[in-house]
Amino acid sequence: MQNHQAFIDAACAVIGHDHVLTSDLDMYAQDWRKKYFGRPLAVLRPASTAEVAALVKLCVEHAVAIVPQGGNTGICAGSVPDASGEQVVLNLARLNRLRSVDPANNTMTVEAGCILQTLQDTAESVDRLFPLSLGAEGSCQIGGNISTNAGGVQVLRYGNTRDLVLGLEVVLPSGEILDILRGLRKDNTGYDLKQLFIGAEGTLGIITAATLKLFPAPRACAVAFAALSSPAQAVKLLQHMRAELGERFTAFELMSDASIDLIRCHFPASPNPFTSPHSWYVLMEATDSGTDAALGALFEGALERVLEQGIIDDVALASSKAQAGELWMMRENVSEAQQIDSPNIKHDISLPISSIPAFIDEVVGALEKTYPGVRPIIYGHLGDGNLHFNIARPLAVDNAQWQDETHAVNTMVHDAVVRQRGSISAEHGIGQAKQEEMAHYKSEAELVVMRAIKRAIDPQLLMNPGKVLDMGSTS
Ligand code: FAD
Ligand code: 2HG
Ligand code: ZN
Repeated sequence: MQNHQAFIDAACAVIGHDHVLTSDLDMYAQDWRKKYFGRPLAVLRPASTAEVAALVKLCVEHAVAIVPQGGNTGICAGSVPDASGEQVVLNLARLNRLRSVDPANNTMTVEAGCILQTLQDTAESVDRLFPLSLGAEGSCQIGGNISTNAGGVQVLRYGNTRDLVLGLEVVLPSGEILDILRGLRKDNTGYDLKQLFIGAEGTLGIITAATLKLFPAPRACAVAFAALSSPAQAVKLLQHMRAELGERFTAFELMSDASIDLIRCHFPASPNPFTSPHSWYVLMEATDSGTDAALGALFEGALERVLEQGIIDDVALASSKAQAGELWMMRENVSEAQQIDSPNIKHDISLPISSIPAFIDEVVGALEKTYPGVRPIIYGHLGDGNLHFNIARPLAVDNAQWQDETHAVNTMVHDAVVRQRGSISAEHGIGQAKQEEMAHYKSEAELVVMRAIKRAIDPQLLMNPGKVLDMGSTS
């Protein structure tokens, strides 16, 4: 306790009393899904890289474990501490300066605490696009996006966050600053160290700044919402639209009828373009640098052909930016609607796109047999082979009983994923929520290399212990 007080006094000396929080910590201690409640020793809110480095040195001196925290919107509870009262939360919200924008180099250099939406707006202000886009963009931070290698709805065209990062500034677990903040598209000088920190979920260091890629701002945009009978038809639709629209095709989001019902229930103002219900829906988007009229004609032509061929049953084309926005809002609200509805057993899986229809049939069939009345809420980024395969309870089963089935349901879903050489975490990461499954499903060879990297960079195991990898003792 005395030792803790000495640590807190020293932290106050570095960043000031106002930014060392020791009471009213609930919002920092609990994850977005409200499934994990930790107990931080304190919450530290540094405002510069130098302050982060000084705080990390202090943590090393006092052997205090550090939990980096961005917008705390992560789905796997990587950004909250355990219940020991021994870990500090290092919240990056105040480290939020835009350091520079270089339109000629198509880059911007920003601090980790910048909110994603602010960065999208910054890019737009110089007639550029920063394409990372996801439902939590109004509150997640770029440091969190990089640390989870976030995906979102534009991966089809622009890739994951990993593909958008050119350089990083990282405070290492020793407190040293690793400055690899370069805006280069070609650099083969040895190992590409930034890749280690992207997707590391704060277990290897604290990202303090990043140089990010910008793209030409699209001039034209077309959005359509299609109704179809099955995931197999959705896979055909994807192939057809990609063949016709090529690199213009930016998003392809699948939603089951149960996902749409949930949205309509919790967000009743959501659009409802079809007169009768359908089994599956796809939200699609294309963009390019020409005119809306030219892109619209191409898009409409492609849709007419898939309608004629019976690949889709109906389609609604957004006729204005506002209508497109409403359709997108509906898609982005699925997660929130499920959160309001009741706890669900989440899976964020990826598979070869070609094997998705058979996977859905097989696993939904098996779940329905074991749990009559179960409600699979299946939606997500089909264009990337990534589904949110979230299993809501049968209405006859209460929430607590359903939570008790988590391990059994996870096993049914993830065993099937692994049989197809898929991934049990496509875009959300591992955090605390999937740590045991990581240990179970990853090969020993991969785990050995990962643990060796962790020990080489963080020998005291102070960076986000209990997340991603099981390293045994944290001291
Ligand atoms: P946090 O939740 O604060 O942290 C996430 C992890 O990164 C933690 O392990 C934390 O320790 C670490 N971390 C945070 N900042 C740093 C830093 N500066 N240095 C080192 N480590 C750090 N994710 C997707 O991929 N695609 C989606 O489409 C998507 N949609 C979402 C929709 C909703 C409604 C919600 C609530 C979440 C969604 N997510 C999605 C998940 C989440 O928004 C992303 O994982 C996001 O990238 C997390 O950013 P954050 O700033 O909130 O990070
Ligand atoms: C999305 O695509 C997010 O909406 C959240 O990745 C998924 O809550 C989820 O399961
Ligand atoms: Zn997603």
